[in-house]
Amino acid sequence: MKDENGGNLFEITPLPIDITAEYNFKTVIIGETGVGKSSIISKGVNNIFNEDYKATICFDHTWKNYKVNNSKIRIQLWDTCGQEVYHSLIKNFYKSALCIFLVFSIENLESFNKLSFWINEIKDNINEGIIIFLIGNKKDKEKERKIEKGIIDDFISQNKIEKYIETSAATGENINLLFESAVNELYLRFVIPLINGVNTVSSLLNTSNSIIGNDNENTSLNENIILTENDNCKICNGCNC
Ligand SMILES: Nc1nc2c(ncn2[C@@H]2O[C@H](COP(=O)(O)OP(=O)(O)OP(=O)(O)O)[C@@H](O)[C@H]2O)c(=O)[nH]1
Ligand SMILES: [Mg+2]
Repeated sequence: MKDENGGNLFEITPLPIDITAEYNFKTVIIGETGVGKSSIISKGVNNIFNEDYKATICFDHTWKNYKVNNSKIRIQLWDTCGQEVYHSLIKNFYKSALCIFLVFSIENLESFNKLSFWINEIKDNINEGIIIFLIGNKKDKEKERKIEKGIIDDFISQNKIEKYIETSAATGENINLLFESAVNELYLRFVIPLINGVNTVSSLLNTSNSIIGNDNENTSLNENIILTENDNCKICNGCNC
């Protein structure tokens, strides 16, 4: 399989939701309200698209499992709410995330203009080496496109974004490709080194600095989060990743 840019991907097969994965990766999806974050996840995980808009309240959590070569990989998908009132809480979710999906809608100029805010948030709160996917969603609304591809290209090169993909949660276009590209990248950057005895994760997930916000915020959030514990996970060694 090849990605949009012609790069080679590993052989990646979706697995049932209830299997136990060996490698458990936390990913977080962020961006302005209404750009389609929840819809991307719903389409990618359950193949369901709902035209009705139901704003995410604070956050949601699901996951998807894959087989890559002989390894079983789970990507935990943390869905955040785009409403401004919750922005200060979202940085808590960057903790231990190895991949961030930053979404705008190609027909919503405001959501594109707000990307600088999100990029600054990301840069302030995560370590270099975390994978960032920029996603231009609502690709099916090409006729209503407000952000020309040249402007997106400029933004990508100015902000050194490695991965850009346009998706449609409505038609499903590039949704599987998006998740598989993320899994591919996680496997390449973290699993292969681990198989070879090198842990490239631990240095990235040193959360003793500003990544998790202040202690009070973190404590109150953790009390409300039911995390999936995965005793066999070789990434977190059984912690609440
Ligand atoms: N045409 C089209 N509509 C979409 C697409 N993705 C999402 N939508 C619609 O856009 C609206 C918002 O989608 P959501 O997935 O709820 O957006 P969100 O980013 O999760 O919003 P918040 O939870 O408020 O942050 C819904 O009415 C969806 O049906 C898409 O790819 N194409
Ligand atoms: Mg949502």
